[in-house]
Amino acid sequence: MTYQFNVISVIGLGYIGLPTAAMFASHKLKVIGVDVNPAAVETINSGAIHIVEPDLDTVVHAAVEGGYLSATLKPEAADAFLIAVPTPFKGDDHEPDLSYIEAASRAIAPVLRPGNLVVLESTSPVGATEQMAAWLADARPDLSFPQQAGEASDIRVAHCPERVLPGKVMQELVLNDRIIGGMTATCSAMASDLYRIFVEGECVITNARTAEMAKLTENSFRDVNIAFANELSIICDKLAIDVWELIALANRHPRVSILQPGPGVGGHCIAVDPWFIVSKAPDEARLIRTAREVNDGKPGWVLAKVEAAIDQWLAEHPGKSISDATIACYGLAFKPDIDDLRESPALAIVKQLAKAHPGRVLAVEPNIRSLPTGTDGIILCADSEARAQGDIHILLVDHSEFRSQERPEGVAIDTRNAWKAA
Ligand code: SAJ
Repeated sequence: MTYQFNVISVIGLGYIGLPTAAMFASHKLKVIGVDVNPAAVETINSGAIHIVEPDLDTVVHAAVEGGYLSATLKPEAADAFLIAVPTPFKGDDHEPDLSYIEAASRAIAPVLRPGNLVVLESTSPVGATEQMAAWLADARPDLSFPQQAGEASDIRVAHCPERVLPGKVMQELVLNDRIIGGMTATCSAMASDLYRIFVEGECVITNARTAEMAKLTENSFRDVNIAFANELSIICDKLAIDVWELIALANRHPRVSILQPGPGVGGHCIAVDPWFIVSKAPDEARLIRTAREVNDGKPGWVLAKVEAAIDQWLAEHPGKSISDATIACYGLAFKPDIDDLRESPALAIVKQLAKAHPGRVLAVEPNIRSLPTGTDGIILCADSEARAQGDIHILLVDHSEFRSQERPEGVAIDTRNAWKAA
């Protein structure tokens, strides 16, 4: 049998929830988006968007105009509920924080009806989907859930992790294969029918725990591989070898494909998700933990290189003091060609410089117009000004704008190998 969906509700209208809601709405389904942020709800209902993602604005605008997508603060009845809320970690132990999933579960529980499907899309530690089903069952003792009634449950529950790349969300949502992890076969069949509305990739069925682990595995794989590149860059620096040349040479081997080093790993996924594996298997996840530590240590290594660069500049400019040195930083986002500064190692480095350096700290970030709060001391300026006024130049993000530039004269550190040799 094929399951039919007339109304779909998406809880959490952020970087994943809003594109997903818009995608269903563009297939002419009625979509109710729910978010706790009144400003986001208002913006979406006016046909605009509150985040930056290529092509999302036109799809949301058309969906709202056509009457298929609306946003609200309070959940309403629907056939399927997709939960796409944040799952950060808390404290120094990096314990997963499931409070947003719990809040979303408790918010939708009152409007659940027999036959509904609830999908957890948020990247989650193993066991989170079962935990969500337990919260729902606790709030609705009149309904049966897969952990109680198996295939015959009133409510179907699945984990279908999002796996799209920021900047390419609208293409990858459609083209990527989708992992469907139902708590029962019926849950998987129903979730698969839901995603097939817009997914052109394959919907691959597994169970909820494997689906949770698959998503964490993908991001940990990338984190471990970036850590390898970052460790190589530190080793090569010590041994006076150009790491970029080294990696290019090694990658000529048919079975070697090393990623690129940088100032650290940012974003809300790769720097977070491996900790969810570590938290569930702390004694076993040794490589995964070490990779996180290597990548988290990279901004500190870059800062030490900047200190050495300042010493070099002072030695080359007798009579000048440290407060005379202007540091120019190129790039603040967490990766190239986006405006997203959250969990950005580049921003963390520049903030630390602004705090510790007695001279001026300039920052060039072509993708933003103003700096967020908490960035006191950083002077946002154009590339040409930074080049003209900087004494020590540090490239932190390989935005396209920088790739076409020559390495500035004077003391320069290029953490991404983006500048062309002067
Ligand atoms: N980075 C490097 N060197 C590299 C590649 C990346 O230093 O060679 C850095 C980037 O600069 C950035 C960080 O890693 O700071 C993460 O960037 P990314 O482009 O690797 O990944 P994200 O965080 O934008 O998106 C990832 C994707 N996961 C994988 O590629 C396995 C995406 O498919 C996921 O959906 C997303 O995480 C998520 O939401 O989990």
